[in-house]
Amino acid sequence: MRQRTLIILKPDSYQRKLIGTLLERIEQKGFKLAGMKLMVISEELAQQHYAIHKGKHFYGDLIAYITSGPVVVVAVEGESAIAVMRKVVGATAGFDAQPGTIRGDFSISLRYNLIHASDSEESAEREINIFFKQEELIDTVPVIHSWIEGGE
Ligand code: FUP
Repeated sequence: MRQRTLIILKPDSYQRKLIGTLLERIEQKGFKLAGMKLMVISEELAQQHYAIHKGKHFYGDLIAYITSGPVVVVAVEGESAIAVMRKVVGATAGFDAQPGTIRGDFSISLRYNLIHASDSEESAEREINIFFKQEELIDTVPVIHSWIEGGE
């Protein structure tokens, strides 16, 4: 099923100059970029995005980190995008994530784990709506996608 998921290339990705490398991985897997923004996330948007973690011991540090500098927010589209991007991203902590995943290859930290990816259809819809207006998302699909996503 064709889906959209919300990806955030977090402040450590920007500071470490990994934005291009990480976008390349997403594109190489076969996904379409449906929306993209370079921005600094406000306290208010961060609280909306991470509402589910409010009250947890790491919440304050998580909000401070995600608002600490520029990020690239991307709406990623393609076959089973939510589950597939979770696999591409890897386990939450860089020190647990399998080599071959983004976190497994580039991170050794729990907090500084470079990238966020929505964890369900419900989260994906909610998170995309936090960061993008409908008219900021690209609906057309490049013709090459029949070669990338076609078949069984
Ligand atoms: P993930 O879905 O893999 O991004 O991870 P979670 O939604 O469970 O957690 C969100 C972010 O909080 C993680 F990316 C890292 C951070 N975190 C901590 O800093 N400490 C923890 O104990 C758990 C998560």
